[in-house]
Amino acid sequence: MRLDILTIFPEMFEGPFSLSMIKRAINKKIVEIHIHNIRDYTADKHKRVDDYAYGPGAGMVMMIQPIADLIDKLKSERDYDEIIFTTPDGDTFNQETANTLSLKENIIILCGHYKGVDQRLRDMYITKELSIGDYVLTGGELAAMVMSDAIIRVIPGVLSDETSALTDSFQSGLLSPPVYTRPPVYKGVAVPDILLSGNDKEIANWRLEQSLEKTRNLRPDLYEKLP
Ligand code: 6GU
Repeated sequence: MRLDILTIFPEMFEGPFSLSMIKRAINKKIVEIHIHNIRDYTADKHKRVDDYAYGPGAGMVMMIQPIADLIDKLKSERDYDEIIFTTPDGDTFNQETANTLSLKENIIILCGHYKGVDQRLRDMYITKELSIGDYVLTGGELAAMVMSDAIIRVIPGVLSDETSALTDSFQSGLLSPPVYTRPPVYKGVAVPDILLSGNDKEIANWRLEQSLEKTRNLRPDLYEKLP
């Protein structure tokens, strides 16, 4: 997969994408991430990428020109499956969105800012508008990182244990069961006996029961939807 991220804050991506699982995916050449600075494409002599909104009221709007030029350049180099715009008024990103997008070859993510981007850019270029929840962030960068992380980790080969993405909370519509590691007793609190029993079948049953119980208690909305 190739991910092209369009942002006015490219430095923000240096941390998350150079550590842990994402770094692994990049090193294994499962994913290629290209961060583009929108400001590099402005034709404005003062290097501006935003301007005052038409009409009364405060607020800056991202200009169409630099972003359109950048997207045109990328599109001339390859076909894109999706051109995503991060915005609090988009469809809510969830595990199903991550799974679907993980099957794509080339994706652009445009990080939104200020009061938004010129509507003509949304109309002419964007194929999908996504939000990560009902709250407002200062910019779309964190949302783009969240989405990229969720998308990349479900691509086969990214996780060391291939089955672990499939047993995640949400993949099955169930929350994950509790897990334990050494020591068997900590300050008088013991690991459930069943986990030390060596009986894999019984343990699998216990985990499913725990998942069901946890989902029913913590996420009755998910529990209702179980088949
Ligand atoms: Cl995608 N962008 C911004 N600015 N705020 C958000 C968001 C996106 N998703 C939730 N809040």
